Amino acid sequence: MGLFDKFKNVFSKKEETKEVLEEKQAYDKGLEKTRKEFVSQVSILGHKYNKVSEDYFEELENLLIMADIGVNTVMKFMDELRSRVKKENITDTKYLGEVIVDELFIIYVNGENLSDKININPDGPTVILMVGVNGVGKTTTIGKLAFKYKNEGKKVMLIAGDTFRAGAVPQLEEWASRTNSLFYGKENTDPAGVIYDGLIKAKEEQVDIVLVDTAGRLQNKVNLMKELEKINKVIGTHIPNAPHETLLVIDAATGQNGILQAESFKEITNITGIVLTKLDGTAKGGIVLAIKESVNIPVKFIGLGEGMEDLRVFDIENYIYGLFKDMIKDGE
Ligand SMILES: Nc1nc2c(ncn2[C@@H]2O[C@H](COP(=O)(O)OP(=O)(O)OP(=O)(O)O)[C@@H](O)[C@H]2O)c(=O)[nH]1
Ligand SMILES: [Mg+2]
Repeated sequence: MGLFDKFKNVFSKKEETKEVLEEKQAYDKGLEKTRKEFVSQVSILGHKYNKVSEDYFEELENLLIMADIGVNTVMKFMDELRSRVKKENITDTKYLGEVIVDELFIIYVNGENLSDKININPDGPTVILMVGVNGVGKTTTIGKLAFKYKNEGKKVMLIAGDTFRAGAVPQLEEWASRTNSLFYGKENTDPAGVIYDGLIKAKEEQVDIVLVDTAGRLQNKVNLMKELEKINKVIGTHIPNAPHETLLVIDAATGQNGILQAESFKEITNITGIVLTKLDGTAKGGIVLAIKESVNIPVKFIGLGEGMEDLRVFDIENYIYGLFKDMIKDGE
């Protein structure tokens, strides 16, 4: 039994509960664009070439690169695919759907367990720091996380560490009131100072989850590194071992540029997870596989829309299903 078959079994078992079904539907809808673009192209290719050939492989390779899966991942994948086709004597392209999904799944899982779990502090507030370049969706993701944790019965506080961009503080405050969370922020002051004061309040109020927003637009890497160092120091003095998570937010629509951001942030601070936003508006859903290959940091959440309920804990099975379900059906 291939990995893919195992995954299909897991899926059919999972289908029993309402939550699982809702989760699956959310992925399904959010990944529609990528699926339509990519899978329909693969299926057109299958009609163009009934038989597996070198031309077929070359066109498939181009499609994968266009889905932003990442050149090295694609190369590795193509090698595996070629050798499996040979070994299993597959001549008809219509049997390739399952093998393709299977191999992509193997690439992500690859024997490793990249945990998507959030590191929760058992003895006080859990501090989650949100970083990323401007406009990627940091503040919105904080709002979505606040909504999620409130629903889980947690006491949540939002701290506005982006003190300079006009409108950034009120934007976060708005999210606090929408989600019924506590808020701490001051405009035009030093971010580390605001975070310092905010954390004192969070401890006083016995908050469970503290979500810290940061500025996306510091002029250069050195400044950003210094700023984050300062912020980390302030957080760590208040609460040992904090921040418990530093989540890098990446806009999926930026494709390979998002990968460059991940590589760059990985050099300047300890990123513990990635939030991939705006997957709903792009056909570049393949970026999840490219992130895995280039930085090997787990994707912990994905954004599938602008609303506060549009955040999902990343789940590779739902993701692969959302991306390839048409192909899976084809293969059956
Ligand atoms: N479609 C879609 N839009 C999103 C998603 N996440 C965020 N957005 C939108 O992206 C835009 C920018 O989001 P912000 O949260 O303000 O981004 P930011 O990183 O805080 O930006 P700066 O504070 O300027 O650095 C907003 O219009 C959001 O509604 C998502 O998952 N899907
Ligand atoms: Mg912001």
